[in-house]
Amino acid sequence: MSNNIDWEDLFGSDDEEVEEEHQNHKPITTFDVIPGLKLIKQALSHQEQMSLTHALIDRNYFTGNANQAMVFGELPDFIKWIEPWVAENYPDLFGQDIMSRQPLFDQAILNMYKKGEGITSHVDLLRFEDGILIISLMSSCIMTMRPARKDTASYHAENTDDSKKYDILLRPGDVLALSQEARYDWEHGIPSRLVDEMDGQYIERGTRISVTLRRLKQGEQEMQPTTTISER
Ligand SMILES: O=C(O)CCC(=O)C(=O)O
Repeated sequence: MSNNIDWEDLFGSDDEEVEEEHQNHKPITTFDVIPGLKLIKQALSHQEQMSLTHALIDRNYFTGNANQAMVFGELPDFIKWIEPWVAENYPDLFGQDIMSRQPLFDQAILNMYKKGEGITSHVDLLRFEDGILIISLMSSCIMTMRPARKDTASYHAENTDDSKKYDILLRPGDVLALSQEARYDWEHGIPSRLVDEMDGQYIERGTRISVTLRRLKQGEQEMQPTTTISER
């Protein structure tokens, strides 16, 4: 009788486990209007979100009025794992020119937003390469994309042109990738407000932390690996 039991069917085979490990990845959402913008909803597990958040808090990046830290050079271990994680789970997230560079990222911005706070609409500085990754933690928010202004000086002023704006809802654990047009031709910003509205749903903001990963262009390398903590 025991010969009739299909043990592999009941408990799976070793091969299936490996297969499941590789099936951890989530679908990638793309946006026709903004080529190069890719969203992976709930890409990070609860455990991954918690350990990243705890590591940031433990390292006192956000004490006093500080709400932004910049890390240049070799990234600390608690961030470094993201690079092989992207390569393994999302090998086509960026073009091969970006995916094949070593390291994929050598700069991190850690931002903490108190409830209701945002960030001015901007295009990331050209001293950074193409291929930017943003990880959202702790709270949802809407990120608004707007066609980039011609006058770069105006990035310091809020972009109020709503005619072609595109809202993306970022939830905790979501990963947003920006490359090509999304990186160069569109600004991204987070409006300051307590509640976001998406498709008729109202979503209250809480404290949010984000981890943005980028790669400095050759020749722009900082002399020494540095970490700076400041007010945004
Ligand atoms: O917090 C975010 O999601 C975006 C951060 C950002 O755009 C920046 O620091 O330049």
